[in-house]
Amino acid sequence: MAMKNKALIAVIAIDLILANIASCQDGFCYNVGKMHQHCIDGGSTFVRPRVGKAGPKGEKGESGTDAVVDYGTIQRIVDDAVADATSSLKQSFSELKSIVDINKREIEILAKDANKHRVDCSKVDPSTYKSGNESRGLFEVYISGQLMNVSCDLSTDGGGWTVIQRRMDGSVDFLRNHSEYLNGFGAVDGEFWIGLKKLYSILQSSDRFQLRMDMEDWDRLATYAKYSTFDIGGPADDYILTVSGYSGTAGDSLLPQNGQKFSTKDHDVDADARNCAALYKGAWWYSNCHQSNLNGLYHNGGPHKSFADGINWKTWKGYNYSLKFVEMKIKPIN
Ligand SMILES: [Ca+2]
Repeated sequence: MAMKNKALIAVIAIDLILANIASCQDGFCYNVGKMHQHCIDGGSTFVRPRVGKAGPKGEKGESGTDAVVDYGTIQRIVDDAVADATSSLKQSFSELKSIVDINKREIEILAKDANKHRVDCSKVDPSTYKSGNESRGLFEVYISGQLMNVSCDLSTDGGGWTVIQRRMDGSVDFLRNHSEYLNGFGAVDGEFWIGLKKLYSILQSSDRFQLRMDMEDWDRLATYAKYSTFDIGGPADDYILTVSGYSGTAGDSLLPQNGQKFSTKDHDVDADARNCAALYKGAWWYSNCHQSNLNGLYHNGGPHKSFADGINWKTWKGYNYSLKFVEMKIKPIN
């Protein structure tokens, strides 16, 4: 604080004292008044006049000893008081800041923990969608501790579905090799395969998952197949399929693939002497070979002459009709 400001504060303080003393007739008030005036005049010391009551003859009073008021001392006292107050305020502010910082860190930790539990679409906050809308779109969830955008269906059949595969316009090539089926490909807001590694990771997060396939033909007729249990093995087991408990309107074309490993054209682990993936232009839990081929070729228009190499669901449309739309989705059963 500048010297001038401190002097001003002292002057104001003295003004207040003067204003608050009802009777200002005695020596004290007189001296304070003189000090006040002296301060305003810019002096550094003030010689106190003789003390006594003013009489008809003016200021003459009883005799006393002259005293010297040392403004330097007053200044130091004021400085010390200001320094003490400032130090005390700084200390309080510092303590307050550390409390705020601790709370902030705790909130961040809590938020992070909450996010780590957001491992599939059944636990997303509908208002946190990244694109699309609150019932259908991309949401951020943690898979293997990594935050990533996942396609969620929050409206069909009670919502909470994590979409793991989608075919809708033939824009993405699904005839791919093993490493691509492991890691996933396509655009998560369009056609895509989530990847066996991610799928396996999501499936580890809960005791039991269900699977649902929503399908449409080229006349926009919709159907679905649902399985009350869906699981896959780990990499050492080539992501072997466990599925049961069919319900729906499309018929059961997945149960025949139960207990089969996941084959691609360059990774033949099917139950047939032939290479089913290469033969039927897809990647699936082929046995010898399939009754469903949802990663098969996208045949525009539906019917195709080639045998069983389209997006086929045998119990609904047979082996020579490729579906227009498919979505495979999973949800934990709690
Ligand atoms: Ca084979």
